[in-house]
Amino acid sequence: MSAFIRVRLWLISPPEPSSLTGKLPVPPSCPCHVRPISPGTISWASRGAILRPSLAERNTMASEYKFSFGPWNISEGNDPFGPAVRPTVAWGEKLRVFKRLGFDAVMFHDDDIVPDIERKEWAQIEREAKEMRKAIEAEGLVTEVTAPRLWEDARTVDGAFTSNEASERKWAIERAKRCIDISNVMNCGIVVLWLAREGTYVREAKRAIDAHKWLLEAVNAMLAHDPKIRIAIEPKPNEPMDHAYIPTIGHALALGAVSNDPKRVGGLIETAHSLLAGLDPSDDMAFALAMGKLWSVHLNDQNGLKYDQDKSFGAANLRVAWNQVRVLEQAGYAKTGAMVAFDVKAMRTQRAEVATKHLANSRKIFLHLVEKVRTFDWNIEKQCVANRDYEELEMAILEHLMGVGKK
Ligand code: XUL
Ligand code: MN
Repeated sequence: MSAFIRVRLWLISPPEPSSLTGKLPVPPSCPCHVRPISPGTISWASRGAILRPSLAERNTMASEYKFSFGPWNISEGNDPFGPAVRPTVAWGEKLRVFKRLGFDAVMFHDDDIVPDIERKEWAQIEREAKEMRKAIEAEGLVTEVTAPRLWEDARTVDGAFTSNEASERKWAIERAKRCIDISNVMNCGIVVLWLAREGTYVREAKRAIDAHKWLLEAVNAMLAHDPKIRIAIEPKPNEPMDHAYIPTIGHALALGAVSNDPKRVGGLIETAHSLLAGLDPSDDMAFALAMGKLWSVHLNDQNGLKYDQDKSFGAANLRVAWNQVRVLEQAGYAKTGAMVAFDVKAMRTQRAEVATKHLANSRKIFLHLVEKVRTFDWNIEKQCVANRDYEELEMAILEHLMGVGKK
């Protein structure tokens, strides 16, 4: 490789994090590295043009990303107000969609892997999990994450780890441990905790101080159950609960920090959940990335503060989507080994034969945005930051996203 190409690649590739939990290197585009640029010293525009990667290079780089979705992301279209409008797609058929749409991995709930899990003994659960692993590996897929489905059982009507009933809390911890065992069979090292019913409809229904201590106990019990498993907490501020106990990534990482093994507790950030909390998803991601704690993302979109919409990535707010991709690129997220999952839902109006477009489109938009991030002339950012001319910066980004303006 010539020195010129090496320099070129260095300039267009995101920097590699020193380790998953270690310090992230400061990316070249980080404004804190910017020194004021005196006009006329360097022709930034022409340098940007020379450094622009070829299409082939860009395609190779974008393929660093690994993509995943879950079986629930191909659905029948039922909502709280109406029944299914599309036939159920058999698992075997869903499985073929993954590769056909360019996906690499599957995210599973424990009972996506072993249906009717509560009625089965471990020997049968293990057998079925092994069969599932074989089935996905035959398609060239791996398991990205597993998650205990703690919110559908009759015992968790009023919460799982934070139920007021000790026997129900105990059941939830046992179920989470079982999920870890299944995860190991699937050769998957990350269990996701979406804490669906850990919260209240009525503040006084629970003692929140106790509830948080119980959450910590549950996390510690999971860590103790397996010396290697990592737990990625997926925060969400509401729905199904009025107020959830771990509403943000800050809460999730604080819980991890006081656990018995902080390095094995991290986070998963879902775009819609951050937006529902009134936060910016890219800043939430940046926070977790700065701590070496972003172990997965659920990219999707959300049109304002309403029910959790799980719209296709970028469909409601392309600029917010761009910033998420930008921050992932700056951190060299793909090189950490973490994947990009799309937790997206097909619109109820979508006919069965085209009810996977939300997945294909989300992936496509993501890759287009990777390309947009990589072809943006970051010297404009440097110059605008140096001049504190953020109107100019914003316009440059909007024009770049629209494909108009200066070439
Ligand atoms: C809930 C949500 C879940 C988790 C997986 O809003 O996002 O789908 O991602 O259980
Ligand atoms: Mn999710």
